[in-house]
Amino acid sequence: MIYVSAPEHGEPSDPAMKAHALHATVTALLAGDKGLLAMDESTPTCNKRFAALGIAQTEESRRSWRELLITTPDLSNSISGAILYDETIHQSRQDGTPFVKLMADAGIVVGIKVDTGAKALAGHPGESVTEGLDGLRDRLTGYAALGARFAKWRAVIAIDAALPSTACIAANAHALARYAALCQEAGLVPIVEPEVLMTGDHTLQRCAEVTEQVLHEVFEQLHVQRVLLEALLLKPNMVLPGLTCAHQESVDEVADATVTTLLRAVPAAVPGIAFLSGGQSPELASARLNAMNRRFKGRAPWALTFSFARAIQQPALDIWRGEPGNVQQAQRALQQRAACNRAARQGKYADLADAAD
Ligand code: 5MM
Repeated sequence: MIYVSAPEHGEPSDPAMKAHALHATVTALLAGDKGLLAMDESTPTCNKRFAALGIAQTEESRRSWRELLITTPDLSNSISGAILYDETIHQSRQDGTPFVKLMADAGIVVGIKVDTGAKALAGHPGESVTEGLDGLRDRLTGYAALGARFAKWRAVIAIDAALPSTACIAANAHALARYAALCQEAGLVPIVEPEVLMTGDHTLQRCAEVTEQVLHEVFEQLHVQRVLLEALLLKPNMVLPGLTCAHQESVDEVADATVTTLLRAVPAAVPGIAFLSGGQSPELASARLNAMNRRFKGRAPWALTFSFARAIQQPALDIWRGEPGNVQQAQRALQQRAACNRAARQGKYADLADAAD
């Protein structure tokens, strides 16, 4: 049961009922130690991943790839929800069965990316603000009618000697909070994704400082916009040294820095934290999530789970390469990465736990 304050003039008459439905979605997404499959790459991003492997960059290729993902046998043993892109939520299996029906039949909750992308932030070279608030209320209603039960919006924060600026953090936190409020109004659980990028030579300590600063601002704005914390999921970066930083901390050090940072900035009312992988290898992403769950068992107030795209999809994509004959082997690879991450939620993922030591 979630306590919600009494309705003010003009608010819907039964906020408790709405909160109950949102809570049911959150519960389904976190149940059974499962996690989320992010398969919401925009067309340019999906095409970029295809181009790197010589796969045709067509709507039919993207549909075939998403069909491969959604029809992977037993995917729902490890995956509770999947985040789709606008093109994908309207697509169907080759026999005409809508993807959203296949997901519902498999017990996978439908999610949808609703931002329209990170655009250059005026007056702030090298920084971006995520757009998509205009018309969002109507788009959310449309997605809910199609079967979506949760949504996602990603803000992108770059680090360098002078970045991020106060303006970049403030603009992105404000947009995330307004998006989250609109989602809850429409009955969709918002996934709030402020991603501090791995790109650069910054230290883990610097990533921790920036991540904490960003999260403080995001939760301040969520409060200002009256977003119900119990009915959202946070999708943050792990706290990592920059990709080109000379010193790369161990798996356990990353786990400790990440959870310590989150404990300082994320209210205990938030039910779950579903990490993005951000360009980490699949094995390291699993190992680091595993270490968090092992080392903070019983001490973290929120579930620590995953919402990976590349760290689940990439091994399967490398096998598939657009060839129909490779579908089953690619699906086995996908199934395996999904299962590894479910094990990591339980602190039972063993492979390569010391990969970065
Ligand atoms: C950070 O990206 C999200 C998680 O993916 P990784 O686990 O690979 O880091 C992901 O959901 C992301 O938002 C989409 O894949 C890319 O979306 P765009 O809008 O950049 O195409």
